[in-house]
Amino acid sequence: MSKYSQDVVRMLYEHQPEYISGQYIADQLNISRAAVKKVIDQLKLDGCDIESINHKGHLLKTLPDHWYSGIVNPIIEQRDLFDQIEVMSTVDSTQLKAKQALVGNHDTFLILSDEQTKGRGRFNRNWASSKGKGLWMSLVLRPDVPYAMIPKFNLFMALGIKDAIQQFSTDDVTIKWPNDIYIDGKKVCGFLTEMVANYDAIEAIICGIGINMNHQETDFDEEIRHRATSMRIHSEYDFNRYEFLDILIKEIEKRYNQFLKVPFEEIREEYIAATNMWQRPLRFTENNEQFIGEAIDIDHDGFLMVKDNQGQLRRLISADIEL
Ligand code: BT5
Repeated sequence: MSKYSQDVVRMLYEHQPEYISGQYIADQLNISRAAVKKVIDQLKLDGCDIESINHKGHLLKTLPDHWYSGIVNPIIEQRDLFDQIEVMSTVDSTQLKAKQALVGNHDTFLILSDEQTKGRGRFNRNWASSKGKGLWMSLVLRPDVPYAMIPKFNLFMALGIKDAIQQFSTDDVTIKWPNDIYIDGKKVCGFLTEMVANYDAIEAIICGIGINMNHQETDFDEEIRHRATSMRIHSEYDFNRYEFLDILIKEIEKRYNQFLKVPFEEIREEYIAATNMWQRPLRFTENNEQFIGEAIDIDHDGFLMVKDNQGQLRRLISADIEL
């Protein structure tokens, strides 16, 4: 990719729905019109939907399927959350990349990739992250909060992600405590929160978020097809990933600020109403122990209260739950 591609994409994006002339782009970047034409031709070959009309100029007709930093950066920079943004076309795992990148600096950042070849869920489970279909990203945040507040972070994030997906879905989007977002009984998003801490303080939270966006059912491997869904499956058209990213980051920022300011108690009712696991038997796995039980409440600290089939009350901070 030419070193000017991101600048050209950014200009086309900022001028949408207007055409901009090759001369204007050339002047801004201090390059020749022939060089601009070359960059635009290459972007078209990469799948960017640009219309070029003589004497009128160039128009970015639809936002592309690839993540271009030229478009991602202005979206993310509207918010105050991140010092750095890294946009990749492929990576083993944004979560691994984020962990490597946080060493030796105090920055906050976001890493986003079109594809992950080794996406990971909890307990090192596989996370399917096919190219161009979803949103695979990791956030590194540096909240100045005590260690004990970390379990609360997931609860606030879940509401932010759920609210963002709900704005694009006519079907109900719900939370499966503590890490999943569901539509119609299937998982549309999984996220996980890891942290780096020293004796008494948190150095960083690394939150990995995977959201299935434009998958058709056949895009999922058979192994997960019966329990995975995408936003597209619950809609009539493909989603523009940039529009969704914009809303998602806005909702995440809102919930992150709330996490820093208010106790879980203030969002508890909202969280319970958004959760999909009440009044039915569920299979729980906690520390290698399996049991059947019914979720009955989420307490003031965000723990899940479960009555197991022996009638015993259990208070869970995390578990694997089969709906
Ligand atoms: C999660 O784990 O749900 C957390 C997933 C986090 C993924 C993000 S993507 C960006 C960042 N970089 C990474 O490498 N990871 C994070 P868990 O609760 O363990 O769920 C994993 C299970 O979900 C798997 O064992 C499959 O059964 C199922 N699964 C795998 N890929 C899926 C997908 N794309 N959609 C729905 N379910 C999936």
